Formats: sequence, C-alpha cells, structure tokens
Amino acid sequence: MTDCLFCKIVSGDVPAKIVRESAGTVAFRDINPQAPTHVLVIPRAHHATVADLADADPGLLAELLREAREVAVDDGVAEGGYRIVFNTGAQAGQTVFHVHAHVLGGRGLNWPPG
Ligand code: IU
Repeated sequence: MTDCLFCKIVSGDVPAKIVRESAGTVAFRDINPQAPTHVLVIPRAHHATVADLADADPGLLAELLREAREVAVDDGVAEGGYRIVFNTGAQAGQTVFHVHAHVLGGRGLNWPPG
C-alpha cells in the first residue's frame, strides 16, 4: 500500500532501526519505546490487523511469532519474560493499520494493561 508507513519501512523509503529480517518479516525498534526492549515485528505484506493476517496467511503469522521470540532472545529478555501485544482496532489503541507485534521486555510489566 503506497500510503502505509510500515510498507514504506519495508521498502526502505522510511528509515527505521531494523534489528531482524526474515523472508516474510521485518523487525525494528519502536520510535517511542515503552520498555527497554520495544520492537515491532511486521509482515512484509500488507495486512491491516492480526485477525486479517490469521485468515489470509497463517504460516506468515507463525513466522512473525517466531521472529518475535528471536527478538526477545537477541535482546536478552527471553529468560526474564517478555510480552507480545497485537493492538487490534482503534478502541484497543491500534494507530497503524499494518499488523505489528509489539515485543516488550526488560522491565516488570503490569497486568492488566491500561
Ligand atoms: P499501535 O499498536 O498501532 O498503537 O502501535 C503503533 C506503534 O508504532 C507505536 O508504538 C508507535 O510508537 C510506533 N511507530 C513507530 O515506531 N514509528 C513511526 O514512525 C510511527 C509509529 I507514526
């Protein structure tokens, strides 16, 4: 999608601090980190929400989740614990409608989230 910010990160038209890439995904540091580790993992292909991705390409969703785990391992937060969040829809706080997994770790995380 030409007007999608995250598609532009995938294409290299918008810069990002990329930490991992796989055949189907790109992972980059969130511009406004909410924890010492805050990385977004996105599919290269445009899907608006995780629900859409689950329907369209469950194999790609599985790849994205494996990459999220590897981000946590690479950042040294896997053993301590980390959170994978998919905000889905505006009321849940989704602001960018290109599906992204937030990988958060490196500090204690409260439950329930706000
Ligand atoms: P959300 O779940 O859609 O609210 O998450 C969008 C995230 O994208 C949010 O954490 C932003 O800080 C982040 N982000 C970014 O990393 N780079 C950008 O250029 C923009 C948003 I716009």
